[in-house]
Amino acid sequence: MENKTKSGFVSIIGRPNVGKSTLMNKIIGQKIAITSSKPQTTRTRISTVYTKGNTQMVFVDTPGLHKAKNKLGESMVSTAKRTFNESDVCLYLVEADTFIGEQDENILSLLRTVDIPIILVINKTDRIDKGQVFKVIETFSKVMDFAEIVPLSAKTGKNLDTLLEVIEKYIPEGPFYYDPETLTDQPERQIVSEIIREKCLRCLGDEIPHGIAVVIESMKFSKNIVDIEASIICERDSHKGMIIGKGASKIKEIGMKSRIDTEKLLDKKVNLQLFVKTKENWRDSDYLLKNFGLVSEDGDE
Ligand SMILES: Nc1nc2c(ncn2[C@@H]2O[C@H](COP(=O)(O)OP(=O)(O)OP(=O)(O)O)[C@@H](O)[C@H]2O)c(=O)[nH]1
Ligand SMILES: [Mg+2]
Repeated sequence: MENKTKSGFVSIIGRPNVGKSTLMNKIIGQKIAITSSKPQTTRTRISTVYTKGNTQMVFVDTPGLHKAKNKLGESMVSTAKRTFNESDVCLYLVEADTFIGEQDENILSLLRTVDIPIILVINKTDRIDKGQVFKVIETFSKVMDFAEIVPLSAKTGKNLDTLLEVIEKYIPEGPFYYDPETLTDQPERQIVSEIIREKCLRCLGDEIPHGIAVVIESMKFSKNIVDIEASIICERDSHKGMIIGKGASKIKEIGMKSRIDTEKLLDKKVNLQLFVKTKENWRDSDYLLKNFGLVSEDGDE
């Protein structure tokens, strides 16, 4: 009998902080996209490839849909919308909450404009009890006709297998897009810069993280060690002081935590040198956004 393959793109969309990147990492079993408790963590589209038997699903994590306040935000939102428009199946992620806020209302309007199967994924069910899960399902099924509804916890992995089974039903027949061994389209350099940004997000107070970009200046592989030089770009000199910290304590902490994760990623010893630079209003500079790799090559819509 002929063994037909199935393959498709599965976009993951939702408002910021609902757990899109956490879910994608859990599916793939490796940390590819960075995560944090601060909204607007993901800035670009990140693909990971899940191949099992005859089926290949390319999961595409996107920046959270929000009201953009600068050019970076605009690019993030248009990246998410474009990804969603180009996918075969869409996972619409929401928090396990019975209240539908303005951001989700806007996303629902967007979802109604397309003709692809939309799977409602109710995340963070570890925070509520079973009875409440039914109430959340009821709330959302009243506002839209979803192809499927799957409650789960991206953190614990509960019900993840059900989600994968459900998605598979909607994956069209076709040849694999990637070699079955492929895990992600993200270059190592990109993942390293994101690791450093994640440590900034996690180590710094609320006022700074959104204004941070990380640029890898050089990455030299030798037999036993990888030498990496990276710059943390912030928007104000006062932020620079906070990133460095008293007696350079903050930058040391960011550097140490980044090094540990980078060594795991590259499976080699790493010597990481961090610099901090100020570039005012970089989030509104077309030139700098391009320079930092934050506007997609195929341009904005
Ligand atoms: N309790 C609980 N927390 C979760 C779950 N999934 C994600 N989180 C937490 O929610 C926060 C946001 O997770 P992310 O994966 O960064 O969210 P995101 O949707 O990718 O956010 P943006 O990239 O900003 O759009 C983090 O603190 C996660 O640890 C879950 O299933 N349960
Ligand atoms: Mg994210």
